[in-house]
Parts: sequence; C-alpha cells; structure tokens
Amino acid sequence: MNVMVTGGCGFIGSNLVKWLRKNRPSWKVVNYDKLTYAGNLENFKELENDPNHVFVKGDIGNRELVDHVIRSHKIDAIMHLAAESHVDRSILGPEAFIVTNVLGTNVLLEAARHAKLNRFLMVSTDEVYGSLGPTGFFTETTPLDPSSPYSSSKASADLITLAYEHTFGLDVVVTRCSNNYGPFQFPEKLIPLMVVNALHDRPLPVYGDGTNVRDWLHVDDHCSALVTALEKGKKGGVYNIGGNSERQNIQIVKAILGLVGKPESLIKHVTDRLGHDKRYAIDATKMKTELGWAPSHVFEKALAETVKWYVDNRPWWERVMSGEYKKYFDTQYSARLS
Ligand code: NAD
Ligand code: TDX
Repeated sequence: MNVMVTGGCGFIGSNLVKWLRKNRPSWKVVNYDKLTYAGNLENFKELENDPNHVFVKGDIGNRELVDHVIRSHKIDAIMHLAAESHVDRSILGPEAFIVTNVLGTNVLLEAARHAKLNRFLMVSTDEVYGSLGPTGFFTETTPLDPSSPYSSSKASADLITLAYEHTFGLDVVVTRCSNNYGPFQFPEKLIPLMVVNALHDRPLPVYGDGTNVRDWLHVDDHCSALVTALEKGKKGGVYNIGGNSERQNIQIVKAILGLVGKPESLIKHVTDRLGHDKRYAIDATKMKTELGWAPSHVFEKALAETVKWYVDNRPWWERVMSGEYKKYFDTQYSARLS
C-alpha cells in the first residue's frame, strides 16, 4: 500500500505519518506538504533514514506536481489533511483558507479521480456542524451550519468530496473530528498557547467568559480513527470522531496552570473571538458500532503528559515561534492584552 498524506508536516499529519510507520510498517508513506508556517520537517528526526517515508515539498493546488507524485509513487490512496487550520487566522484573512481548503481540495479530488485511486480520505472537522446549545450532540446527519471562514471552507471541501462520490463514483470517506491535543501542536491553538504563556509568566488570554465548550481527543486516537476509516469505512461514508471529553476552556486553562505550578492570576479574560462557536460535542457511535473504533486516552492523564511534552521540548516550540509567529501573535493579541 502506498499512501499519500497531505499536510503530513503539521500537527496531526506528523503524528499520523509516525503512527503509520510504526503500525503499518509495510506501507510507503509519501508526505506531501507545502511547509507553511505550520509545517515543520523537524518533527521527523526519527524517520530521517527511513526509506518508506518520502517527503515531497509541494502545494496541493499544484496539479502537475500532484499528478507526478501519484504516478511516480504508484499511490493507492490519499489521506488529505493539508489545510489552513486556525480559526483566528481565518478571521484575520479568509482568502488563504478558500485557496487551500476549497480550491486545493478540488485539485486533489480531480487528480484522484483521473488516477482512479482506490480511496480518498477527507479529513474534515466537527466545526462544519456549527455551534450547539447546552445539550445535544452532532451526529453524521446533523445539517452542516458552519460559522467561521475556516469552518465554511472545510464544509465546502467536505461537501465537494462527497459530490465526487455521488457524481463520479470516486471512493471517498469523510471524517469529522473534534479538537485534538498532543505533542507537536503549533502554539497558536488553545492548549500549547496557554502552556507556553504560563511557562513565560505571560497573561493567558481567555476569550470572553471562558465557558465555551470543546470535545477533546488525543491526536493518537485521531490517527487510529483515520486509519480505521481508511481501511474499513464504507464508500461515501461520513464518520464523526470524538473523545467524549467535553470541557469548558476555562477548566482547561486552570488545569494547565495547576500542572505547571503557576497562579490563576495569570488568566486574563479578553475580547471574544468574532462569531465564537459556543459548544461542540460529538456523537461517535457510528465509528464504534460500524467500524469498532473507540478512543483509548483518558483526558486528564493525557493532558498532563501533553503539558509535560511542551515543558520538555522547549527548543521545538521556541524555534517554531520565532519569525512569522511573532507578527501573528502581535496582530491577534497585542490590543487584547494591553
Ligand atoms: P496544521 O495547521 O498543524 O497543519 C497543516 C499542514 O498543512 C501544515 O504542515 C502545512 O504546511 C500544510 N499545508 C497548508 N497549506 C498547504 C498547501 N496549500 N499544500 C500543501 N500543504 C499545505 O493543522 P492540523 O491541526 O494538523 O490539522 C490537520 C487537518 O485536520 C486539517 O485539515 C484540519 O482541518 C483537520 N482537523 C484538525 C483538528 C484539530 O483539532 N487540530 C480537528 C479536526 C480536524
Ligand atoms: O487564545 C485563545 N484563547 C481562547 O480562549 C485561543 C487560541 C483559543 N481560545 C478558545 C477558542 C475556542 O473556544 O479556546 C477554544 C479552542 O480554540 P482553538 O485551539 O483555536 O480551536 P478551535 O477554534 O476550537 O478549532 C480547533 O478544533 C477544530 C482546530 O483549530 C481546528 O483546526 C479544528 O477543525
């Protein structure tokens, strides 16, 4: 099996590539990534001399290069993770989200269709469903109702993928997962951002009152779910993936402060995110009953391990936070924190 992983140098992609090399050692993994600010080849030190991990630097919008990679590596399936992934950046500038998430996905689908690939796994998100009130869960039949430029671009890609199955008969599977946490997450997202700020004794910027709820899943559980969906999912199937771990943002921030031994006085409630979704909660029954998948990590324990990873891997995040990140941090937070 030769699999092309797009976005394989990002947070989930790099964990997935390593998961595949460990658990599917006979597969060749072609890691196709543009290396935006979020992509990092340093995530692969242990795979440096691995002949079954091939890195190709490329944009998913480059049809010629995508075709070439599919042909030359005899690709059987694509696991499509490449995306602009941060909601706050999509509010500051939506265009890159449309270009990569919508148009780029379409380029890949066209390439997959013409190459007659066996399977195209579209890694979508629970954010395509929009926001929930205090009760209820998203199921696979919940109507899509995205709110941010990010989630709208993901919903577009998700639906276009399903249209390729319906219209052209391409074998696609779509997964919609909740918030991931774990090692190698870029420190613009809630958990690593708060750990890094706490370690620097900087204020922890909680949007609004901090009662927004997310359902958290360890990245390794997401990886095992993606491979399960790739191997066993039904053609044209949509699968929700979640961790049964709903938490308010403020609970997470306080837990992080406790884990690194810093005072809660570092918490600063700041101007809310525009259009901030209140609550996400996933019903992942279909993954369990149809495909036999269930998460294995327990949130509090795995959060403590994750926080420890950031404490122990300071040079990794110091390097990724130099350069472009500084500009983003100032634009996003300087008015909020002053
Ligand atoms: P990330 O931002 O950490 O990584 C994205 C990767 O895609 C980077 O390596 C980047 O270089 C690459 N990339 C961006 N634009 C590209 C382009 N035009 N061509 C090729 N490569 C490009 O993102 P992540 O958090 O790892 O998320 C991966 C996928 O999972 C995304 O599709 C995201 O929507 C989805 N997802 C993420 C979460 C989460 O909690 N992080 C939850 C559900 C779904
Ligand atoms: O500084 C912050 N302060 C804050 O209160 C940041 C960065 C976030 N938050 C809040 C906003 C959200 O309610 O924390 C929550 C989580 O925020 P993010 O880490 O930005 O994640 P979210 O917006 O929920 O989206 C994530 O989950 C779904 C990923 O970034 C997406 O790629 C994925 O599709």
